Amino acid sequence: MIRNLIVPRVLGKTQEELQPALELFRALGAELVHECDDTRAHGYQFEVPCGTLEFLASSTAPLSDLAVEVSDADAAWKVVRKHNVKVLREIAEAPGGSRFFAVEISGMRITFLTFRDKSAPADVEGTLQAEGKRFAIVVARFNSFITERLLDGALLALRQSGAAKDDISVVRVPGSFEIPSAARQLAGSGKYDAIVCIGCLLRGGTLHYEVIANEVTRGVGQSAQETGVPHAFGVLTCDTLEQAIDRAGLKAGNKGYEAGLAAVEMASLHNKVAEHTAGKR
Ligand code: DLZ
Repeated sequence: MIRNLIVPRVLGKTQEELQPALELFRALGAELVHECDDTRAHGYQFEVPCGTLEFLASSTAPLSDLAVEVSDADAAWKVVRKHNVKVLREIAEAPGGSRFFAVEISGMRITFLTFRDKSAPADVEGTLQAEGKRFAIVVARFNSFITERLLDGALLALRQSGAAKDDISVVRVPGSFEIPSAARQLAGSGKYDAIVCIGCLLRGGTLHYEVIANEVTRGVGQSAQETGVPHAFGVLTCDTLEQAIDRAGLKAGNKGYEAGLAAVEMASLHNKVAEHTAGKR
């Protein structure tokens, strides 16, 4: 039966004209899964976690061409405003308690909304917004062939999330064993919203691999708990160099990139939990 609904929309005559919409949807987390090309058209298909088709009974045309349900309309509003869109409606609360806004991009009118389920407890969740936040990346030089790729991934994640170049400090240590002490000093300075820890331990090359791996994991966790500053763990523990190379890919499958995103989310969550708990008795 129905497996998927694909709603084609022509947004321009050339691929260049599609770029603003493609960039916006990518920035909001949609995944480009398929590109199709025939003599008449070039198409980009995006996948999102779930889709809903709405049939309307109305004497007027719908106010927008597309409605996009997002997990946090306020966070989406911040992302969308950074793109070249025409704002049709500023973010506001609808009578049912949902939050929504509407924009136009390449002639397509889009309403973004978040439904509020009043019976559900309020979720406290971090976002991938890093503007104004400061990060330190502690990176081990040992196995630098791998750790430099992980560092590139972490930097990409932080910058894509909106962190300013000057708000990111990169601190190098000799090996993974030294990561916890540097991380602890940086976290204790009170100058950073999150720390990203990057290293690579190879079983083949390290006789006391288990000991170092356990110590690094424990030390990084201890630093996070003692200081209350989120630490993301981007230390690879691999049996072989091949495994490490796989986990340090350019973008997909780069554990440094994942650690960077985790740091951004945890920095945001840290503030949200503080706000949430301040409102409790
Ligand atoms: C000494 C050592 C060895 C053998 N292997 C690794 C490794 O696979 N990954 C890593 O990050 N560091 C290694 N090191 C260095 C130690 O982490 C540490 O820097 C030195 O023992 C100096 O304290």
